Amino acid sequence: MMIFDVLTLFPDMLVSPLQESILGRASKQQLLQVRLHNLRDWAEGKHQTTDDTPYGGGDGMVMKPEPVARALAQLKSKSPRAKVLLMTPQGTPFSHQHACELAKEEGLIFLCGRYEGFDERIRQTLIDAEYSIGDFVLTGGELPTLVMIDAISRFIPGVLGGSDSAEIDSFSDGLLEYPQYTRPAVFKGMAVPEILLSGDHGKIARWRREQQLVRTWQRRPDLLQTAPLSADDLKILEQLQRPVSGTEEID
Ligand code: 4GY
Repeated sequence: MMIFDVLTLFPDMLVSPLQESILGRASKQQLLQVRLHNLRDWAEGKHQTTDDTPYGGGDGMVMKPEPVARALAQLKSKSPRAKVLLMTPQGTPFSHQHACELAKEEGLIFLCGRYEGFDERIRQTLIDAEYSIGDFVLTGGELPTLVMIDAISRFIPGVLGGSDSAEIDSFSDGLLEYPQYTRPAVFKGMAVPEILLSGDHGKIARWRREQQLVRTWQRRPDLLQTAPLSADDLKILEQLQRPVSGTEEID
């Protein structure tokens, strides 16, 4: 069973997202366990202070190193092989590939920042990896932690319904997904593509692959640089780059 430890000043923020739907079911089935820890429990003094003003002046507060160091020492003593992860816009861009690899670990410890972040000496000594979930700034590391736990858990065997890896692998062909349809066959005057009603599974598979390639070319052309493409794929892409036949200029 995969164990996620989360160290945060706001453990309640994570409770309901982890109890609902697929992650809730996976917890009940003991495929994973999320243990929430309040950083304040390792703080000292009457006010159990976890932050302080920045050396050198400036706005905001910085998280004090001692409570984090004490908390991580205790969590690591219970999970000695767990990696400690920090979520920050300064981290490595988190990807499908990272989620897949982190799912093989037996334990992960997520450190959630608040305010202006941590004392730099925490990052230097106690953190194994830093990840970013995108180029924007949130109010804390709790939502990125939920995002990562969700993405990682999909790769834990048994968490997603079927035991075949097709649904897990939706991004591993390196392309965007093809469009999906369900009933009714006509919705607000828009018909489902006829080919999907044809029952010809070979044709449907080729159409879906083509849709994936078109979408990726239109929306995320950067992904085509790294996606593994067949000779047929390249032919389809070549046709896309050519002007639509019948609209060529005649000279
Ligand atoms: N974007 N990707 C992100 C973030 C909040 C202050 C440090 C992000 O991963 N994390 O915006 N985090 C900040 C809040 C402390 C983390």
